Amino acid sequence: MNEGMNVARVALTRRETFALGGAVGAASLGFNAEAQATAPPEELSILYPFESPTRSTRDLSGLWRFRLDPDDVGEKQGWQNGLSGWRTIAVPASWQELFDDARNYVGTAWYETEFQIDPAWRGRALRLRFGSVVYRAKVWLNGQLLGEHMGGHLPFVFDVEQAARLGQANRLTVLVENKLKRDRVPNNPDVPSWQWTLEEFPQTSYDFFPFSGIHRQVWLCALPPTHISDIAITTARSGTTGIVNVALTANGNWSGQARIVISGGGSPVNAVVEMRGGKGNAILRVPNARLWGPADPFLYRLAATIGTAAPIDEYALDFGIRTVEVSGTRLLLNGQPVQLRGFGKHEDFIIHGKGLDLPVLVRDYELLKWIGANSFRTSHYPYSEEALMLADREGFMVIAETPGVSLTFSDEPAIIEARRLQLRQDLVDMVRRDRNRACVIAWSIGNEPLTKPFHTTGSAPPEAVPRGKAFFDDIFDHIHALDSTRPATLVSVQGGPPEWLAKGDFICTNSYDGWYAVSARLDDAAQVLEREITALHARYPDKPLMLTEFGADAVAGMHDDPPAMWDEEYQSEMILMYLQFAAKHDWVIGTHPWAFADFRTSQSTMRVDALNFKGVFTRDRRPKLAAHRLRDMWTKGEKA
Ligand code: BDP
Repeated sequence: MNEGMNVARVALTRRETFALGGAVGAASLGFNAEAQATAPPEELSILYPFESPTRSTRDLSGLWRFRLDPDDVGEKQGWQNGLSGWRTIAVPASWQELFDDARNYVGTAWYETEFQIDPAWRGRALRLRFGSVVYRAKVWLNGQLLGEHMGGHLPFVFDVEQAARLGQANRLTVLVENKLKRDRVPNNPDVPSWQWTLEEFPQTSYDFFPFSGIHRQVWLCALPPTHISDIAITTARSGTTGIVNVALTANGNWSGQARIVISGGGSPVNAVVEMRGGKGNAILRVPNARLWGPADPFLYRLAATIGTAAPIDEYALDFGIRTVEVSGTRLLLNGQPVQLRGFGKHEDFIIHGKGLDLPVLVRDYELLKWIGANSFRTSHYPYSEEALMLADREGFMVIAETPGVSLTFSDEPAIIEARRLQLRQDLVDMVRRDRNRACVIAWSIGNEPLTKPFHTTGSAPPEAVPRGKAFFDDIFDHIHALDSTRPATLVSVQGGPPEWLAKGDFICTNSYDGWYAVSARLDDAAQVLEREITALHARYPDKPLMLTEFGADAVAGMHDDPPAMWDEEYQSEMILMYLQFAAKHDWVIGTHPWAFADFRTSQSTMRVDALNFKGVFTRDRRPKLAAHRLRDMWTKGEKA
């Protein structure tokens, strides 16, 4: 197969909706008319690469070769056929925290590794699965182009059967590029109109560092040629019985018998599914179901097998039985009102940047339990699959957010359309990846959209508000169509157009009275807060409201009395002020102080040491005063 054909085959597979839909896909993925005319092949499975008796997987993480390509000459010079002049990098990790000369670099870089493939894998479906590459990835195996992927934080898969060499060394090359551009999600302004007081380096439209690289594992997977390619589980209750609805998909339009077994509770519950054209459905009833929730995050195991006599493929995963719904101004889990207590977080840590860091993950959840939190938001992008698996196990209720942070609406329509297509594809991938997680109790389609970039001078065009409305109405329709079992929301910011929230199932807002507004005067700030949030509630009186962000920067170790901005006492007082507000209003369904821990951001006059200090824990996870105060309140079960 020649290189051109490979691009069409794989890229169409993963980006079919995106690419066929519009200019961005076609242009950036290098499609030609011929490629578009062929019928798109089947989607490749993005199921998490668990092993089973029929499946083998290998994590290719480790020490790879790495080279910056600031002039974008690598491809022309054939770096995909062997990288010279390289240094060693760790995968997964962000390159910026590793190399001083790449500290602020967001351009093109090359990765290369070599690995062997077991000759016993001949005849199996071979897949290469990337957990997250930020932002654009172009991938070659043995010099053969496999395809491209746009967008960070979500997995993508290539079929490598043609390019792989069994029983020999294989060279994997990945071009990674994270240029900050207007037509991406998140978008970045490239206009030279930054307000001089708000200049940042690197200049982003959002407040976290644009970490780049291969951020999660790269897996090589060997599946049976006919295999289970997707499983969608939804759960409901009828009295004490758990109703588990399972939709199974197999590749190649396979028809035959499948079996599903749910175990872990009392006696196992079985179903036989007749698959036709690759699809099959079953409804299983689990008597006396042990419902998933923060107090008892019980997980059942679902094992699916296809094949009548000998199993052709087996795949198993853990899942929880629970319901989640919005009822009036309440959020109900298993029919009972819940209050979300927790934080907005970041995937961010010293040296690793945004690279998957399992010890940090375990430590963070330990601290969330210590402080009495029951929830967090994956601000401002989808977190690792491991983060959600562990949240399932530990019983945290998660608001899962897209990478749509700080989207703006002052650009020309073609640019906004490019972002819409990217965000729609991100939603498809996020829902496919995470829909079986009990912990995901809501989707957030984005954080703090604005009519124009916050840091720029000038005003937004009058069309910005209606354009944003059409954009978010469409994205809400899309998420509701993809998943009707979870509420969806959009996280607004103080002063953001409220009409953009209209189709959300609950209202989320970030608010910084006492910090960015009404600075240093907490008594006055409390009144402004009361006025602003009750006004937002009055606009949507029939929907619950959640305070998704509020907080103050505090430099650990800085103290004063009376409290003053930047000291630990002030941060603590400001957070308590918001909790007191929440306690007064029964339509407030949750409070997530910003943020869980201090995190890296761009350099600017606003950020000492290029860190956002609003964490209640330091970047190395030591508690500030606010953490102790929150623990006092949350472990006593006070509404907050
Ligand atoms: C909010 C953003 C968050 C920022 C925070 C802040 O959602 O990403 O880090 O402000 O300024 O507006 O600390």
